[in-house]
Amino acid sequence: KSMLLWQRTAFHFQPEKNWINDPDGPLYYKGWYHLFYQYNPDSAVWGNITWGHAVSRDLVHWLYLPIAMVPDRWYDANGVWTGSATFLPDGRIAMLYTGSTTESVQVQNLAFPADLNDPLLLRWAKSEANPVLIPPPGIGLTDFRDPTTAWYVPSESAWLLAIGSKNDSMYHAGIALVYKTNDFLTYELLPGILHAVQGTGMWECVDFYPVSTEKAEGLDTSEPAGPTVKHVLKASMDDDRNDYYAIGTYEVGMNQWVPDDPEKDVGIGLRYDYGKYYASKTFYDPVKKRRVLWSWIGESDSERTDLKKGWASLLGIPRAILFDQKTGSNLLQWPVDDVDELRMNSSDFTDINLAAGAVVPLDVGRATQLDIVAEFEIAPSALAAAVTEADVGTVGYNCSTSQGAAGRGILGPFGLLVLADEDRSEQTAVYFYIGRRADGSPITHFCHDEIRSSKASDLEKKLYGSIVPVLDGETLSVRILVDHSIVESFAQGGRTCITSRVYPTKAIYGATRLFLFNNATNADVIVKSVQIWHMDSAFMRPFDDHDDDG
Ligand code: DQQ
Repeated sequence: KSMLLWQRTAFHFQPEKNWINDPDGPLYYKGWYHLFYQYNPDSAVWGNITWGHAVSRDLVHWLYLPIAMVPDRWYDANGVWTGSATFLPDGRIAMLYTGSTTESVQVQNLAFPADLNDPLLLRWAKSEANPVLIPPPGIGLTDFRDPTTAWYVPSESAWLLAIGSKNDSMYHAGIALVYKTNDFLTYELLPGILHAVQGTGMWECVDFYPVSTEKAEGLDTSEPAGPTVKHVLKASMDDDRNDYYAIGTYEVGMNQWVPDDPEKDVGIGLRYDYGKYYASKTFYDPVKKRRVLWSWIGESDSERTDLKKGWASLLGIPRAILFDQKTGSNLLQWPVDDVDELRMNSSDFTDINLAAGAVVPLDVGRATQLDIVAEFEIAPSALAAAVTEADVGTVGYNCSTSQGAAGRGILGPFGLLVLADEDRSEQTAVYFYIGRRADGSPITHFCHDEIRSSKASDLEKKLYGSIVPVLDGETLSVRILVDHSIVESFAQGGRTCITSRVYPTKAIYGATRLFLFNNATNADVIVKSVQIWHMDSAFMRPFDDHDDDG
């Protein structure tokens, strides 16, 4: 048991025990951030799905509250599934969620806080009108779920919201339907579809929101499209269990969203994260004027182990989302700045020469809870030499099909080894690999290698990654959050992100170490700086009556 106990995280949101999956209806109300989530109160595997509930003052420290909604009606008897919150002008909060009925049909239901004077929103009243939406003609009874937050359209004097589905007669297309409503009780399906992408299958947990192309702040969901406002469409692909997004133009009058780059459409292009990351959802935080992304991070150990542990899954560190004004073609995701409050003493290292084949220990003591920011420099001449040289495996390099941290190229892999033990019998590698395109120009890959992350065998250990845009004159940078059994990395300010769940057996507690490594055959990698903070543990405990004093 003690072998497994250390896997619990210290600053990630987890219930006290049992199973958690999708975040639901995140919102800010009267001084509290509210988080609801898919929760099995009885076991560490999926089932009996209710809405767990917790509140926080800062998105870091959490107080557990009683379960907010349970499957106690015919229209949600098989589960109170995923949904989203919308603030109405009269101060009410419309919570729209999917219910799986006694017959396992997916319908949409409405609930309101029973007492708006209660900042904790403890009690929720399901509407007498439920279910308020049933699958429309032509849509499968089990392909209709996860309503978004609604956005208000003044020209229609109505609210619109999206629901994910699929259309198998349209070459297995994933689709987003849009409904119009005034009162959240009756709805009209808009003609056409917001967007469809062939071959992508069922779209779960669709999210649709505006981003500013000129200001570094988040926008309320109802912010209309315009010359400086684009819209992000995101869907969780049930087929491959990844969260894909694309940036595009929303034509509200035509009920249509068009991706900027059709080759990077939803489901075939960019992902929020290239590791373990699913069923995410954003909300607008009016306090800090930011859009915050929550996500379910599953386990990659076995169900048997999860049952032994008595818990499974957690939520990723909430990320603030911005449009990347420099590239103009991707989002930036960054841990909410509240997380910085957990930083304790830091160790700084500068100008470390990483020789070819070098492994350099970074002496920070126990390395189980860390926030790491590292910057690498490569002389332009070295870069130029490397990318012109013939190097098998450089053109068309792909993290997932590569040799990982062990494979040697001219300018990669190099980076950090986290959750490693002293002699590196266990290690999780976070690294860059500079390859080249067919035309000879450099292209930077960002990867995680979990293959040596644990001596245990009943685990999924993967190679993850993708390319990361690096503009002229930029150094390579990465931020890594390490928290016992999770590693979240953000390359180039959050252009490309990767999340890993890893389960070392030796690199635990005081035995956990941190290293820099350069497995490239070219020696010209300079670590310009590495700053490492030990991270304090966040508190997470049941709410008691003194918690709202003052
Ligand atoms: N999880 C919920 C569904 C959703 C899926 C059920 C995504 O509403 O489609 O727990 O993980």
